[in-house]
Amino acid sequence: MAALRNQSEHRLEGILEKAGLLQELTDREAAFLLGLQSRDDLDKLFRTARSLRERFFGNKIFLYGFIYLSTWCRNNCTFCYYRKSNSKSVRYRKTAEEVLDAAARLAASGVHLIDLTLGEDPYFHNRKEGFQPLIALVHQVKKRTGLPVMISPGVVPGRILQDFATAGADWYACYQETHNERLFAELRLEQSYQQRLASKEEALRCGLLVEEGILTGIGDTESDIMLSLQGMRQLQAQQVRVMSFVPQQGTPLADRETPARIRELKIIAVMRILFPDRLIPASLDVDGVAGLRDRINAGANVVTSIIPPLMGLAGVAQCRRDIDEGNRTVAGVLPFLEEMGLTAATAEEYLSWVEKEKAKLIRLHGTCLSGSNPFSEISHQ
Ligand code: SAM
Ligand code: MD0
Ligand code: SF4
Repeated sequence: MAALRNQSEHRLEGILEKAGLLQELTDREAAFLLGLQSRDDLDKLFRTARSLRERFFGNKIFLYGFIYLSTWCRNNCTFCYYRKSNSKSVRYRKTAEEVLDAAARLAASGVHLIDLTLGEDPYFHNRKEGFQPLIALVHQVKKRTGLPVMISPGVVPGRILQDFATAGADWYACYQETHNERLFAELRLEQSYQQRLASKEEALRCGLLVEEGILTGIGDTESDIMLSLQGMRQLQAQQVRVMSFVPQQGTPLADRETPARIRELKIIAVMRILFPDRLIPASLDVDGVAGLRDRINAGANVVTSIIPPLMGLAGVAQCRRDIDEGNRTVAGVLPFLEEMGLTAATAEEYLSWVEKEKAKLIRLHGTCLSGSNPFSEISHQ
């Protein structure tokens, strides 16, 4: 027993040393890390993840404001509170003025980016020229706040991605959830795996930075997670995330259990080790502020899902938690960062990261932004 333990400790040390030297790990080595169990081993894993984060980002953490602007959706994802068939979910579609107001508040509070997220609302998705108001909104939010903008509208046609980019969007977020196509079909009912993936590849070609993500504790095995990590590497997403499944009232998976959080934390740490210079969120949307410390300690470097209170805005996995109490705010998050010896980056530091990554994309793909740009007065494109 002791000899086996010794052998495995030796192996762990070898792998972590390799990670520290920025050498690429094999799949078997990454899988070994995902399989760690003992407190001691996990502490070593998280320590390595934190030291890699520090190498690339110092003690700076980025903060993302979140605006769920429409909770209407034409899809029926089994895990989602906002699936079409859920008569229990809260539905709203915010006006442009309401969104701009929320974005301005978030910007004033010190976030570095505004994430505009929505269900696949038929109002935008199923009407001719339906995306035009959303495209215009991206431009207005950017103009009002001066901050980078992320758009999370679900799967949209390539020319719409191009329009978002032209309007000033910096990021396209669209999570595959799993890279096991069979599991995908069970989760994202009647949606195309290939189309969802292709939309992200297209976004990169349009010069948009891309966020890829997985959902864990939803029937995914360790080899599914490995498949997703490979998929993330292949896609070359600039931001990669994992969220633990949170069961939602009124959905087919309402009675499923939520996974032990160590699963998500290990995936965050392994992502940091495999993609040391990429952005990795600690989402407030899973366990609220109470879950922030562990996720940051596992190697995350972006706090996401900061929501202005009392504006009737919802979260995704936690539709209400901590929002109106004012805890999912910059002021609510800063004391946790400080306690961990970390600090919020400046808006300029974040912008410069974004600009550098966008410049890399343009070198790689050129740009598909073509024709006259109706939004050309935007300063930082
Ligand atoms: N409707 C768009 C889409 O699906 O791409 C945008 C919303 S998307 C940002 C919502 C994401 O939140 C999902 O992709 C999923 O990763 C996560 N999510 C949704 N329901 C969840 C749940 N019950 N537990 C954990 N994460 C969840
Ligand atoms: C979050 N609730 O950051 C948000 C959401 C969409 N781009 C992000 C899942 O956790
Ligand atoms: Fe709609 Fe997105 Fe929820 Fe799926 S995850 S039901 S696409 S809001």
